[in-house]
Amino acid sequence: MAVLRLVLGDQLSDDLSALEGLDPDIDTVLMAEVRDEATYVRHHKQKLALVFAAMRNHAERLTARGVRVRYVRIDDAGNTGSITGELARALGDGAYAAVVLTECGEWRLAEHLAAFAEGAGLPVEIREDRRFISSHDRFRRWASGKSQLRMEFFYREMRRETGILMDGAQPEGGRWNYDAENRKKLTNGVTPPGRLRIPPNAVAREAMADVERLFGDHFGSLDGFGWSTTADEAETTLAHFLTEVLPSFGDWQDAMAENQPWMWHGLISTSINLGLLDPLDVCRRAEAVYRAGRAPLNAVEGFIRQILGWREFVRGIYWLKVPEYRARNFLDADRKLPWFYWSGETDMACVADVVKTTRDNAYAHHIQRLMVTGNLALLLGVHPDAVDDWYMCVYADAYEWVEMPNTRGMALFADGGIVGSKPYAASGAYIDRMSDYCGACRYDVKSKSGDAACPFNRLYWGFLERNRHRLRDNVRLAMPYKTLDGFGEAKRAALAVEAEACRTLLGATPVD
Ligand code: FAD
Ligand code: DLZ
Ligand code: SF4
Repeated sequence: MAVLRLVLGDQLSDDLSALEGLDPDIDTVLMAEVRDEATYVRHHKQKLALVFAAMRNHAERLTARGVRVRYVRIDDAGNTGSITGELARALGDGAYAAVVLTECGEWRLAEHLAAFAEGAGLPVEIREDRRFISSHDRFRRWASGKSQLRMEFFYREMRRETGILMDGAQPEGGRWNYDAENRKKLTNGVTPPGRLRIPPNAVAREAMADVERLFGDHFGSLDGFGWSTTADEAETTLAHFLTEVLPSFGDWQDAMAENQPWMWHGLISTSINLGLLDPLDVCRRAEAVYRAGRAPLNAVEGFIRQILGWREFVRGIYWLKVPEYRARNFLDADRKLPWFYWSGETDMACVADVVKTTRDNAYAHHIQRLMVTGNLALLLGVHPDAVDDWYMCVYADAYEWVEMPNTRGMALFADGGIVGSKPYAASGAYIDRMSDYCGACRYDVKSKSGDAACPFNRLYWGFLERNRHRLRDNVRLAMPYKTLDGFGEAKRAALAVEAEACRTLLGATPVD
């Protein structure tokens, strides 16, 4: 009985559940580059080139293993433009008795595939995606009955369950979390290590040309493309990170510096999300570096927490809460996204630098995403749909299951406190403490009001005032609200006016 096996663009793993039991004599793997996936958001050109190149390379890898692959290119004549259309086309010749696929990562496409399965007229088996460390069932069991879902407690369960960084029943070193040691500002004389970027291979170069030809009006530049498009390249990137960079990952995890896009970060989210690297394997390899005495615990624990903790946690939250999560707007944010998020044309040195690396590299590191562009959108009150759309469009690692809880949840607090316990709202003082941006900025980070003052400062108190009825009872905001209350009514009213003027100045006007 011949089976058609679907492999999606972010399912490029050798041990994908859809491939289990594959009979190379009669089965076929379907892989299809389609317009619907390339344009449901206007992905950064580097993301499109990355996905197409990685798909093409993976198809070659499967073929070399003796697997028959039906590969549809984006510009093939007859391409229907959708995954379900390509499934239907492949089934058209009646050669298959069943379809097998691995559940897809995004609710949107999962719905299309479920509808397709309903009407397919032959058995369609949708298998679990076992590349995650925690299954949907496991996460639901953990979440069940809890009034609050906190990453830190989920992470501890994952540590216990996997045995990673455990010393018997106790966390290695006696503590679960070493973040207190991981908040250093980049000081003079410390420079980030040179980073290994992967020159595009022949397949990637061809994909880049296709993207420029077909999607040339999408955001971003292809010039700096340096992403791994094969499992071997991803392995090279990871090995370089583990030996050269991981030992200092913790120290500088939250630091930012102008024209330093990579700092000490792993640059591996693209590969993990595509399936070129396995997340549990990455965690175990990082642990081995610590056990061999080649990296300190604060660095390795901090790194592992991002994957074993945050990555698994946000995926769990997404699938627990979709589709209603997609419409959440707890703070009733209603403003437009300022145009400089696309153009980078702003005098705010921090924002200009983050938009520049985003455009040039389809990358910005976590603190840039959270505390610069995310924080500004939060303070401005930009509608979460517009902010989600931006994050989905601009990063090479963007998939809704990971992007949305980070953006709508962590950065915007639009979920009302599911992902994080308080909004990450901060004035310019935070950015000044963690970066060198403010020195060269036209705005004054010490100044609180007026046209020359740092916009983050002008917006901060007005944000708290505007959302007083929603946030005043949040215990983690007790201190700033106490300070705000101490200002007295007249000053509070003036701060609200100041913030409103700044929102208008920056182009965060009401959505039409
Ligand atoms: P490192 O800093 O080296 O971290 C190592 C790995 O940990 C990453 O590769 C990633 O797999 C994982 N990780 C770290 N932080 C997170 C997190 N908060 N959530 C999930 N996994 C995490 N990550 C994405 O993969 N796709 C997204 O679309 C995405 N959108 C984001 C949007 C916002 C507003 C914020 C604040 C964060 C977002 N993140 C997203 C998380 C994080 O910024 C990226 O995973 C990270 O910057 C990737 O770079 P890296 O590989 O160098 O990570
Ligand atoms: C992201 C993406 C893009 C840009 N293109 C394709 C494609 O042409 N074909 C495909 O199978 N997958 C693509 N993907 C990945 C899918 O969008 C992804 O599988 C879903 O969003 C689920 O995570
Ligand atoms: Fe950013 Fe304000 Fe510092 Fe300028 S002064 S770089 S706007 S934080």
